[in-house]
Parts: sequence; structure tokens; C-alpha cells
Amino acid sequence: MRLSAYFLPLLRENPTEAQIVSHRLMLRAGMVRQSSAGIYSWLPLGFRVLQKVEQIVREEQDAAGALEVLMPTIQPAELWRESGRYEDYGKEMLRITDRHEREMLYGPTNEELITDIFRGAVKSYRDLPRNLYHIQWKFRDEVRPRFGVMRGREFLMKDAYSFDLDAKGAKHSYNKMFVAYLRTFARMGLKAIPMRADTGPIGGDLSHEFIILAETGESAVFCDKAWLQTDVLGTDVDFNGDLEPFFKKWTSLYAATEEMHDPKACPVPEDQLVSARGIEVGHIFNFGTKYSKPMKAVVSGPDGAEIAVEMGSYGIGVSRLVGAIIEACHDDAGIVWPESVAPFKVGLINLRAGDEKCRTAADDFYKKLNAAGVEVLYDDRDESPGVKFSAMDLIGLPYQVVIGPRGLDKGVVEFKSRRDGKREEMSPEAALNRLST
Ligand code: 5CA
Repeated sequence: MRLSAYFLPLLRENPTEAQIVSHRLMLRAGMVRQSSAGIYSWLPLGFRVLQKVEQIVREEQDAAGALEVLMPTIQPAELWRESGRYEDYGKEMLRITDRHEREMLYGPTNEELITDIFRGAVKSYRDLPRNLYHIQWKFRDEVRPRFGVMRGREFLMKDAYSFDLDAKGAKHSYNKMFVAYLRTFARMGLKAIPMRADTGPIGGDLSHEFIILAETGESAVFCDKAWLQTDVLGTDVDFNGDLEPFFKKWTSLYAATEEMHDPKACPVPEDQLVSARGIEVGHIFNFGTKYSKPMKAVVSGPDGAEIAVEMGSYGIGVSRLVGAIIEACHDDAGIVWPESVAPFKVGLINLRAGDEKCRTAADDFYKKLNAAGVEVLYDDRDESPGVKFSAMDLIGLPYQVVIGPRGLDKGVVEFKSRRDGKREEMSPEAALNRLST
């Protein structure tokens, strides 16, 4: 992509409305713009990151055996009356009336709708277990939308729903998602710690939040100091095998959210306990028959008797993750994207757009990167080197290749790694090689 033809409205100054670094950087780097409180448009650069995050989430859900669907954003109120949550949800739910005076709502979550789909289609225990997920916009009329996409009113969520015949099967489904989450966040370069959590309006008794430690996090959390040195799971897993050992291993070290932490009953001695703040990027729930019973989502068991299915639901804050990754990955100059979610892998800078030799060399290098399938943002604008360098540092692509007249005379380009700032001179071929692997 040529920057001269791109839509990247960068801001020089820190926007005053942004209180935390990720919000500031997302606005300054031209990733998002607010349309009204807690509601954002995603501009080209931000949208690319959102899609990368979404794709990692999708691949790991698929690997764990979940099946992707797409449910609508607008749901009928009747379904929520069946589960009893229509009144419970209160002002957080955006209620809509259509032209026929039918009560509708913009979905804050999808337990009711998926249960309705399931009960209409599945009648026998032979069709279990199943896990269905979608990645769809949600609306919650939060009292205090803040911190940009971190606590939005409209936000993108991955929500999965599992259906099992019995509690044992449901725990296995829970474990699958638990392990898939560890892998998902690790792939984004994040350390997300699974913590025992309260179930709130979703319900149930077994629940974990996945928390990234960050000073700007909204949740107060407590964990064993050893977590700070513990790496999260990044290896391949056989999802059909026994996952209980994984679950046990990653829950053996103490970690709990404020609501679940009782200082008097805490098993960790005070000097070994970390009290910190964290960002909740995922939340999983096992709630048994809370929805299947009132909504009559039943199957016939092996002996013909009706059984209410055991359910769980599993959420990931896809749009929140974009902010969370920036909170974890930035420096004074701007964002430092992990390669897996970077909007482009490399920024190509032509130092002298007006110089024929530089332009030919940079155009040629750009063509070769494209041919090799390397995602590149090419700064071909007629701007000063300082402007180009600070723009590239701000948007945080993992690598930069700088082509200028002095280097060209020596037959070299400059290769810079954004993370450590290390610069090396090398031939264009060597730089191409480095980027193609
Ligand atoms: N039905 C369940 C699981 S699918 C559910 O809705 N869980 S949740 O309420 O915990 O939300 C799932 C995830 O969505 C959270 O872990 C969080 O990462 C994200 N999320 C929740 N509210 C917001 C919000 N206002 N803005 C951005 N992300 C949010």
C-alpha cells in the first residue's frame, strides 16, 4: 500500500479526551474515530488490526472444534422474556420497537438466541456435543463508556456456546475453550492470566476471566507472584485428549478477581501475593441448565428420557483486545505491534521522494515485497525524513526499511527493527530475504 494513496489521518498532538495510552495512540495513529460516546468507526489501519485479531481468534476456535455461525445484532424481546433476563438486564440493554410495535433489542450477548436455534434443530443426544460461535457486534449501554475501545458501548465480541449431555462433557467443553484461550492470547504476544471470576448476569458457578496485567486496567486482581515469571501456553494441543491436566496446571497458581478474592481465605502468603490491575480480554462460563431449562432446550437421552442440555458460554473482547495489545506493546514514540497482529509487516521509507534514483530503487523494492507477499506500507510522500520517521514509529510496524541517496551509493538500505530500535545496513536482497521468511 502506498501511503500517498492511503487514508491515515495522523494527529500530532495528544487528544485531550483520551485518558490512557492505547486510546491516545489509536486516535493519533489514525486507527479509529469516535462517532458518539463509546461508539467508534474503524479506519483502514485500525480495521486491519481488528481483522488480524479476529482471524487469530477464529483459527483457535476452529482448532478447538467450535463451528462458526453468524447471528444477527437485533434480537426479539420474547426470547429474553423466556429466560427471565429481559427485565434483569435493565438500562444496559438497548431496546428498540419496530414499525409493528414489536419489541426488539440490540444484542448484548446471545445465550437466548443460540439456545433457540439449538432447541429447534437438535433433538437427540447423538447430536451432542456441539459448540457454535460467532464474531459479531454487541451493544451495552454502559453507564461510563471510557478508554476508547476498551469499554465501548458498541464492541466486537467473539462468543461461543457449548451444548453437552452431562456435566462431565460440559467440563471437557469448558476445558477446550480454556486451552484455546491460552493459545489465542499467546499468539497475540500477550500474557493473559486465567483468574477465578464472578459470573454476574450470565450466571453459573464455574467461571474464569482472562486478564492482562496493566496499570490502566479496570479490574482489581490478585495473583501469586510466580505468575509474573510463568509463560502462558503456546504449544500444540490435542483437543480430543484429556485436557484436565492443562486446566489443573494453569489454575494451580492462585489468581482471582476482586469479587472472588477473600483476603482471609487466600492461600498465598502476603509477601507472595501480587495485588494489581488488569484488563479482562476474555471470560468463560459454565452455567449448566440455566437457559436450557426455562427455554426447554432438551434432547432425548439413550433411554428416551428428556434431558435439559448442559451449557457454557465463552466470550473474547475482540475490539477491546486491540486496545489491550497497545497497552502492553508501546514505547514513548508510539505503538510496537507484535508481528502476528501488525497492520503491515514493514514500513518502506523513501527518504527523497523527489530523487529519481531513490524513487526507482524504492519502487523496485516495493514491487518485490508485494511479489513476495510481504505486507508493506510504502511512504512515498514528499515529506521530510523527520515526519516520515516519526509517523512510522507512531504506527509501530515491526520493521522499517529506509532507502536514501547515501545508502544507495554504497548499494545498501537501512533495516530497522521497531522493537529494539536496532539499525543495520544491508543489501536490498538481504533485506528482502529477512522480510520474506
Ligand atoms: N455471554 C458471555 C460470554 S460469551 C459474555 O457476554 N461475557 S462478558 O460479558 O464477560 O463479555 C465477554 C468479553 O467481552 C469480556 O471479557 C470483554 O473482553 C468484552 N467486553 C465486555 N464488555 C465490553 C465493553 N463494554 N467494551 C469492550 N469489550 C467488552
